[in-house]
Amino acid sequence: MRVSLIIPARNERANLEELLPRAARYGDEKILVDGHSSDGSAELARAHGFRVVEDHGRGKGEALRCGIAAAQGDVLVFMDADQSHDPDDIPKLLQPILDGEADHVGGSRMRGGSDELHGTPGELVRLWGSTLITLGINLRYGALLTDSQNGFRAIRAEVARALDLKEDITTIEQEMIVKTLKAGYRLVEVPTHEYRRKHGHSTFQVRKVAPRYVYTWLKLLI
Ligand SMILES: Nc1nc2c(ncn2[C@@H]2O[C@H](COP(=O)(O)OP(=O)(O)OP(=O)(O)O)[C@@H](O)[C@H]2O)c(=O)[nH]1
Ligand SMILES: [Mg+2]
Repeated sequence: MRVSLIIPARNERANLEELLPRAARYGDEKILVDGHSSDGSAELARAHGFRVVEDHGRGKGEALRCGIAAAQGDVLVFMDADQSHDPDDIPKLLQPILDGEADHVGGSRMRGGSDELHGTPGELVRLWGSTLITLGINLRYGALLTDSQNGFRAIRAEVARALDLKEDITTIEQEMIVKTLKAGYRLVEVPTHEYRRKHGHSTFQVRKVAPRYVYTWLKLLI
């Protein structure tokens, strides 16, 4: 099975300098989906043997959809560029798919621990929000998931395309999870640790995206 590693990045040069040499060996094909970075992220990725695909400026969800459309591998691995995810966990994400036991494997921060979910009031809000969303999904689909929001996952390319993803922002994570369950594909979780973003600042603003999270969640559950 050919693995396509897909990393969405917007102005992540300092992180990519450290991440790309460690991550490159886990993809037969390596794609950086660039969010029109002005810091040379795209040039750096090319220098590390990554193919660069430009998104259309609508957000991380749209960036992942561009990655799915461009990828030629049999299995797609998504990971963030900010060094929150450890590339050495990729084999753990791939194993259930290689064993023929899963179509989609999500990394769980609740099982593997997170350095970004428990420290500040803002993180507490995100943890509660995320827990509530996961609970709704579990009740609706009879699942026992622990994390519906992590950006670290592996999925069979055929399945990713069949999901017909629509979300433009980070709500694409819960969209992928729910549509996988809805269509009856096999979804499993493995523990993966989430580290603090190493360089730069988070662009995630809970207040700005909360309405979209609630709207997508309800729409997906109905
Ligand atoms: N191509 C592209 N990548 C993006 C875009 N927005 C975010 N990213 C990347 O997606 C990954 C996750 O970003 P976000 O979910 O916004 O999270 P963050 O800024 O790290 O903040 P936290 O959620 O607090 O970790 C990072 O690698 C970002 O560089 C975008 O519009 N286009
Ligand atoms: Mg992050």
